[in-house]
Amino acid sequence: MSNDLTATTKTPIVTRPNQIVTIERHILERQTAYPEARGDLTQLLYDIALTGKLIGREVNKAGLVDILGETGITNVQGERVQKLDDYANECFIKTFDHGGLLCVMASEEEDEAVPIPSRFECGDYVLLFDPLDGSSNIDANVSVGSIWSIYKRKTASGPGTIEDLLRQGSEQVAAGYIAYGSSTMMVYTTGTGVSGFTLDPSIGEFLLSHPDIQMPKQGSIYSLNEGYRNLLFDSTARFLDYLQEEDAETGRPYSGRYIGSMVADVHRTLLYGGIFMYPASKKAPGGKLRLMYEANPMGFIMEQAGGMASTGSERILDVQATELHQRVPLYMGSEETVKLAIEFETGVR
Ligand code: P6P
Repeated sequence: MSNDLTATTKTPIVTRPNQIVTIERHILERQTAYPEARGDLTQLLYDIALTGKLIGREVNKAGLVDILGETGITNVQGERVQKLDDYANECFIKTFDHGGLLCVMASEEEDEAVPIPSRFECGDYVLLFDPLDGSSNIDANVSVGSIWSIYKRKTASGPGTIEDLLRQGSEQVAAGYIAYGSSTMMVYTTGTGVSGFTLDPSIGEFLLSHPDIQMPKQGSIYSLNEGYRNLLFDSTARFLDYLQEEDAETGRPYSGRYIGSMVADVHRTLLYGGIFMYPASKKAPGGKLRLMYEANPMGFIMEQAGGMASTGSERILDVQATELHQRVPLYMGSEETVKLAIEFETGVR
């Protein structure tokens, strides 16, 4: 780590194997690579970790406290909102609306952009998030997660606008997720690799457990909802057939794994390789998953870990958003497998 504060090049961060590194220390170390940094992004990432601890506490005791069941509200996606969804959404908004670091927010649970209340200062960053993705699985104790994405603002100053929110994923400065599963894990990137932290609830600290995650170039797991197989377009059905054919040379057939909770399916893909996909289909012609707070943050993570993220014909991070809640077909995972998907989806195969 450079002590030369005049250094203008990025100082390579050395990963320490088997050392005790808190997420706060890890975040701060990456800030030192940017001598001009004021610490605003560092504080935002600290607050993401805090939000994850607050939400994880409730998710992990959901079976014990009467907060299961539904609010009777439906969100902008037309999905029934579970009480934990509401709680998670409020956690994000109440953590980030007063810190003076954001100029605007957007949530999967909110139809419109979430403004910074006029009584608080506006800052230079933009936060988009899915506060509790996969929440329909909560009652079955299936892993769920929070997904988040941070940009520098585009407008010069004052309250942020939709122009600050509708971006290309390649402009993200940080992104990641918190997985509420057998343990609570936070995985994030600021563009210099991907690292994972596991919460030690006894001390309330996220500790470095997965330094510098590198996704296998080739995997042997495919993940999609095969219940819709008869609704897949022909190109996708042929890709699926290919993955399921015997071929020892190419390591096929692949194993099928599908949890139906994006954070869980993506996290497994990140660590084991293979492909997670939610393709366009006759049921969902534009795909189901949302560009701004699902595909983009997960796509940033995938690329930073050496993987790929595509719509089937275009790099996810190159898609220019036109609507806040727009959906996008999605193939992400090991480079070789995503490239195969693209060959099928673009007619090369
Ligand atoms: P399907 C959960 O509702 C979610 O938004 C993602 O977490 C998950 O990947 C997907 O939808 C599952 O959708 O149609 O397979 O139930």
